[in-house]
Amino acid sequence: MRHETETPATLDLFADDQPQLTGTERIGPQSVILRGFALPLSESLLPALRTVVRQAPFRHLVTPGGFTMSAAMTCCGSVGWTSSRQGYRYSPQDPHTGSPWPQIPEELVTLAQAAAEVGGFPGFVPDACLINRYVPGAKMSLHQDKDETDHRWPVVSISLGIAAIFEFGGFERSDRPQRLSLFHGDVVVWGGVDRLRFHGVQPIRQASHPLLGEQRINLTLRKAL
Ligand code: MD3
Ligand code: FE
Repeated sequence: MRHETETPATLDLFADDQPQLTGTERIGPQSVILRGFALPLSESLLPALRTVVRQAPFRHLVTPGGFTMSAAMTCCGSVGWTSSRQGYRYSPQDPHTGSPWPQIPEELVTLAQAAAEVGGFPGFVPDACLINRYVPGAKMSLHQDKDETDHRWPVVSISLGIAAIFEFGGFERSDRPQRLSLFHGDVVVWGGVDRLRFHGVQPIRQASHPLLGEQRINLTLRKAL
């Protein structure tokens, strides 16, 4: 029998930085974290991501209110999410290049479909993938994702690189959020009644990941149209 007192305090100090490698954690009535679900794919995911980013480079969007987002962003899919002084919208062209967004890598679609099915959303066919890149200090303030047409479909998110503390709130900005650590390879399915909950990312702490260096990449697969 193990006792709590047997855990050395020196290990405990850094418990937050230790990824939970596998397993399913329910974090809301219709949201689950699939720990390490993307790990078997990380070999093929990173080259696929590089191909996307060559065609549609990361950029810092400016909110309609005139603030520059600290996370850099790009997209792939038949539409991509963009922001300007005019507002937020999904658009078939990348305003930065004037060209259509690159296709969503096939293995990413397959992974998102499999995760959605585990999360209770069979038949999910994403048409947009938002890609956020955080360097230490970058964050995302509490917000709702409301620009998609049909909120009955979930959002599937994939975390890569250094860890993040994710804030999962309620239906009002003022609802106190629960805090969850997300690690390299974690996949989260957010759907149903949880789909319009406020959420955000706390400023990323300085760290280095063996594959990605000093950055966190988050992919969100959505059905926008
Ligand atoms: C919960 N991205 O791109 S992903 C975003 O880590 C965004 O880059 C964060 O929020 C990131 O919009 C969080 C997790 C996420 C995405 C969409 C959600 C959680 C969600 C929609 C509804 C509820
Ligand atoms: Fe969001």
